[in-house]
Amino acid sequence: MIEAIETILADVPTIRPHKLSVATMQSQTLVLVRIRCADGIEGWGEATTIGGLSYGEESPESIKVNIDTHIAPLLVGQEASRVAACMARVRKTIQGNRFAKCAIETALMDAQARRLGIPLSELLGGRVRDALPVAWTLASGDTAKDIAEAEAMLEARRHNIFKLKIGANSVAQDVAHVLAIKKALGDKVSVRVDVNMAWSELDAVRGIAALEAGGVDLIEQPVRAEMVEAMSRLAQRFAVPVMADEALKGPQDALAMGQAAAADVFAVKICQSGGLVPARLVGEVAGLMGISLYGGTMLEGAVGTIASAHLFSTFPNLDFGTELFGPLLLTREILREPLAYKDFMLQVPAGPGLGIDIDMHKLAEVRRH
Ligand code: MUC
Ligand code: MG
Repeated sequence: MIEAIETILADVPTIRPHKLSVATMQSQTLVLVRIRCADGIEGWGEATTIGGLSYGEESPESIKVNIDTHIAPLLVGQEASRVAACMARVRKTIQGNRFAKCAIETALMDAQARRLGIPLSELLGGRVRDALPVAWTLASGDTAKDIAEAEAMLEARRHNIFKLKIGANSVAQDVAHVLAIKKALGDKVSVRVDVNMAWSELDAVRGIAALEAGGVDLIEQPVRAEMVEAMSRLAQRFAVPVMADEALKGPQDALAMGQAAAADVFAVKICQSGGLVPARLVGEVAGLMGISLYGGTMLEGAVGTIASAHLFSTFPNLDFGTELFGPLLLTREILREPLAYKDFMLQVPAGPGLGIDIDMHKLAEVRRH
């Protein structure tokens, strides 16, 4: 039986300003959910967004208040081991709030997988790999600094896939920035861009043509999420793969995007999809339609990152790897043992549930009071 649901806000400074077209982040707010069950088992989940309300329509504070006020009372007293029934109850009553639902579903599934003594990946259908390639996002806002950062990552064998955040400057400036980085790093690395919806279709036609000619490997969400037809025209027009991110808010969008041939690749995000199970469905729709997958991040801390890793480890068509670097952008650790990043990969834990241990003392130092 579910005894208590606690939501914790934690503010953690980033290692450097992280500049996206929608926000410049100096810190990240983690929303952690802890579910305690009558059998002594507890589960953890996380719902993290980017830049308050700059990226999505849920903020860390709204996620906390909506869980505390509306979602937790629906669940306390329910049978914890019946995760699907618990989530059906939540989804029937609560509109929207996909991020909040994701944190709850993750915590329930973590607890259930611990109860069964199996890794979360096995509750999600079973892993097909034990480690995931991890891209790093270069977003310092300065071309020379980005190049130095990428070279340090290569040297440390931590990342050889780099995603560049563009769209805040003119198309010409952005293209010059990306191509300077691609030229400096050469063919041994994959360079990709995320426009975070900043371009018009005409900007995109000009920008993508130049980026494709310069050897960029992947173009993420060039135009606004609702511009499905424009995405479809861009995907048909260019050989370089076009990836949907903000356009995918769950399985229904995945189906619509697939039917419109509006993306070559889907970026799957567990919170944006509304939880681990809907995110798995996004992956399954892609698989059925011959669309490639990429494991996306909302720059979650360790809990959301490793929950995502368990799911992504089950995707056979994870052709573009992942960007599960969130904890590496943060200055503070909340786990007893940090996540294992090595040889350009993140290891998916083998222990029960999420396979991580929260250090309550470390968490106490960053939690909001
Ligand atoms: C996004 O739009 O994909 C992922 C990596 C990063 O730096 O920002 C996020 C959000
Ligand atoms: Mg994106």
